[in-house]
Amino acid sequence: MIQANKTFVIPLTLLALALPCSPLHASSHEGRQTSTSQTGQAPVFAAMPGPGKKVPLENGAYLIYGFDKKLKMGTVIMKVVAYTPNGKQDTSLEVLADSGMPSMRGAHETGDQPFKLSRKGEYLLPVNIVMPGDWEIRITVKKGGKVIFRGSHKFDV
Ligand SMILES: [Cu+2]
Repeated sequence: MIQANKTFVIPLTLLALALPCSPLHASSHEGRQTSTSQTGQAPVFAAMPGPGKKVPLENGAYLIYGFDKKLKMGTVIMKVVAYTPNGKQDTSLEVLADSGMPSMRGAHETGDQPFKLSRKGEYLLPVNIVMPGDWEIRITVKKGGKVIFRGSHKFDV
C-alpha cells in the first residue's frame, strides 16, 4: 500500500473541477448512447410535431402538447390535451412521460411519470431541466391500460 499525500490532493482537485456534473456523469455523454437500443426490444418513440400542433393518435383522435414557459433550466410544466376524433376533449386517457438527456443515458431519466388531470381536463406534468444540453421527453398514452401512442419531443437548453 502506498500512503502518499498526493493521493489526497488529486481526488480533491478532480472533485472541484467536476462540480456541475460528476466524472461518471460526464463520461457517459459519449460512451453509453447506444446501449439501450441494442436489444431491439425497446419501444420506438417517433418524433412528434412541435408544441401547439396536432399530434395524431389512433382513428383520427389527436393530442396537442405545450409548455407553460420557454424550455430552459428549471421546472417547466408540460401540458397535454387529448381530443376525440370529433374534437371533444378526452379525459379518459392515461398520459405518462419520461424525460432525460439522450447524450447522458442513465444520468437523468425520470422513468415514466404520470401526468395529472387538471380541472380543465388538461394533463399536466412538471419536467425538471437540471442542466444545459440536449433533452428529450418521451410520452406514452394509454387507453384502458393499453398503449395507443408513444412520441418524443427533443430540444436543446
Ligand atoms: Cu447531465
